[in-house]
Amino acid sequence: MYGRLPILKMLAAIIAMTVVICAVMLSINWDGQAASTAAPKIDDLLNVMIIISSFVFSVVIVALFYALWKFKVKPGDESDGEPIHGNTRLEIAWTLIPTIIVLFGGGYSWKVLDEIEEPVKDAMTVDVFSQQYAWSFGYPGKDNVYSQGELHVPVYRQIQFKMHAQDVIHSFWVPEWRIKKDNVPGITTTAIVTPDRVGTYQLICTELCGFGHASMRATVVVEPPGQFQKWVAGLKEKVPQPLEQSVTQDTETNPPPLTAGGA
Ligand SMILES: [Cu+2]
Repeated sequence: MYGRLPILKMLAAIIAMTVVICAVMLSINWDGQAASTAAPKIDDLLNVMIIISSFVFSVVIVALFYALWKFKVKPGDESDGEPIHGNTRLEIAWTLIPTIIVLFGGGYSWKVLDEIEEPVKDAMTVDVFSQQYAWSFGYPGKDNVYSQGELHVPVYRQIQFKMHAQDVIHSFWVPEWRIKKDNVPGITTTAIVTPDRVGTYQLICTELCGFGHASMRATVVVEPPGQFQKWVAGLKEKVPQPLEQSVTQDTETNPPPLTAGGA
């Protein structure tokens, strides 16, 4: 036997390492300014995950380096290692602990998602059209007016974005809102956001969609409701027919089977 592990010393090293990693990782502002009601909840979730990950990482690294140092082969030692087989208590522990951590992470994420996607009565619907390599927007509650490359929304109002990809998969991402949602051809996907900070942001395509992907962006303007109404009133164009067709044809859950369309 090699004797007992210096548990207390290892624990001290693990805690010290966790604290140092957390101090660095938590001080970095990963997603920039927060500009939606979902943002603080998502940031908290991310921070909790960073703390847990730092701890797990520290356990692994401390155990690894202790083993490297303690069980280093002595010069001239040609013998095999000890034949060790099975340690039921250890195996139960390393199955149970990760299971608990993963279930906790899953449960916590579920709760956050539930809270940030809670629909409210006066939500406004905005249709989002994505195609290689541009974004455009329809306002079904406002006479179905249409805007290209520029999305305006009123502040403090829940927006339900209904996504309609026209060709390949794109993904809707406004970092300050912390929301990402894939746009999938044939399916209406929904992102729910309540912007809570007036300002100008960028909508970024975050799914590699072809040659022009990197430049597939749009301007997002969050403004007071009065200003938003004025902007909408100035829009003359209506959503073009082919795009409107995707709104009525896309299904909310699953695309129709290929044979249904005669393909
Ligand atoms: Cu893209």
